[in-house]
Amino acid sequence: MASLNNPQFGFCRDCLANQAHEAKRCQSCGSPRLLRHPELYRLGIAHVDCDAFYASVEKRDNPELRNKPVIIGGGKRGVVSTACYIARIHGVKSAMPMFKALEACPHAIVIKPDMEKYVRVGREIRQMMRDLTPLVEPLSIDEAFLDLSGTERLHHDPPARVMAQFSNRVERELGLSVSVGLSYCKFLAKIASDFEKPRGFSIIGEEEALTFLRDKPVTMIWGVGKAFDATLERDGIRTIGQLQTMELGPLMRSYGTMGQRLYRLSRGMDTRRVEPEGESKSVSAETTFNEDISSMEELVAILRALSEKVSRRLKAADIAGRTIVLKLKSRDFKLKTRNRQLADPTQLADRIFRTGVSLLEKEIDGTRYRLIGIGVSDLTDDGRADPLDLVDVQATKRAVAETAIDKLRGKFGNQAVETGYTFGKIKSRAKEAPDEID
Ligand code: DCP
Ligand code: MG
Repeated sequence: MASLNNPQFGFCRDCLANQAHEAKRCQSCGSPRLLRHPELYRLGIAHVDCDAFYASVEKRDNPELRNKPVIIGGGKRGVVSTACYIARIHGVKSAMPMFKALEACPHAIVIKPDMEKYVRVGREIRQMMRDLTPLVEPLSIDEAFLDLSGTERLHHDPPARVMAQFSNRVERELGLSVSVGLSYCKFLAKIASDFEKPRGFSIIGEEEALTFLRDKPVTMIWGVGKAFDATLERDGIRTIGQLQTMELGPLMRSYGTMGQRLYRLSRGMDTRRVEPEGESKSVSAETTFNEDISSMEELVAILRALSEKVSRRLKAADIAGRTIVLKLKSRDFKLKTRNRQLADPTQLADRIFRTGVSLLEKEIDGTRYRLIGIGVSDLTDDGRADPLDLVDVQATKRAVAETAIDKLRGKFGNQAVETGYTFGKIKSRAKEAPDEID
């Protein structure tokens, strides 16, 4: 390929000139922003995250703010959504109470978030990503994975150069900066994008994965939150390096399926694919609320109604699914999905709902949600769904009851039977969003 040169010399992120020898500055334009890495032209999974996203959009739209510390936040919640990098120097951070932020940086300019604008800009960035590859997996309003492996022919350039051009394009056309992480897997691409913020471009290759991870904290592993970190701490495990010395069997005995994830990710083994939106086959239903909700009781009632809707669809199509997916979008548009695999595929509202509740329980921590959804994936039509449970007699009774309810509904319509969970609990707060069957 014409644009390939010695990866150890690399190329310039600003003018893209290939470098003919190792130097501190670009031999063509003098920029110090050179990219080089032994695996530079072999890595194809990228993670992109915008820098100080809301604040950068506001600065772009009001140039007077450019050199001032800017905090986005306030409103009812009274916390910082984000702060520009100038305000961060003074110690302002996301999620900090506003009064604390203003103590740290009294001369900061505070701006209320304009979500509609940020959503619009987020879409523009996403569209630019889709110009590069259909394999774009958005994670939140300002970040996404891209799989560029196999696009060299199309672009006449390897992914590293394509991504450098992408970040230049976002700066030029949208007036915003992004940070890019490039690796061979999602796990390390995401870690890399956080490394040199703002305007960063970091690379983690396969060769260095083990050594890179060795001294990093276990919390860097996807899925290790506060509670699980405390469990690991109790067991004396603090670094990823410690996990690298442990075998799969003991890890799984101690931590179940999470043990398998610890085993694999600690060794830089991550085969998760970049899944574009709507790619995986699933049946789901979701609802956006008129007002954000944080209470378990209210969410459970809505979840019950959604589970029944999903179940009705599955039964109508005579299919079942093995994986239950709970989707939550918080007030700041961060999307969480949690899933659990069942021993057998199901089409029963009761199982979908109960699994959904157990996933939901862990996410109730005062966060205010604007959307909840439940879905079933790993679909099958092979008739092996919901075998009678010989151990859990209650589950069998509920399954029998559900079949009876289905019959009643078939005769008298859906409103004829309300369960205890939904009865009278779903207030006008919930407005129906279109369901998806994809
Ligand atoms: N956000 C929020 N509340 C939080 C965290 C984030 O409202 N607790 C919003 C504001 C951010 C946007 O989401 O601009 C993106 O979140 P990031 O975590 O990517 O933070 P930033 O893009 O602001 O900064 P960074 O440069 O660290 O990515
Ligand atoms: Mg960001």
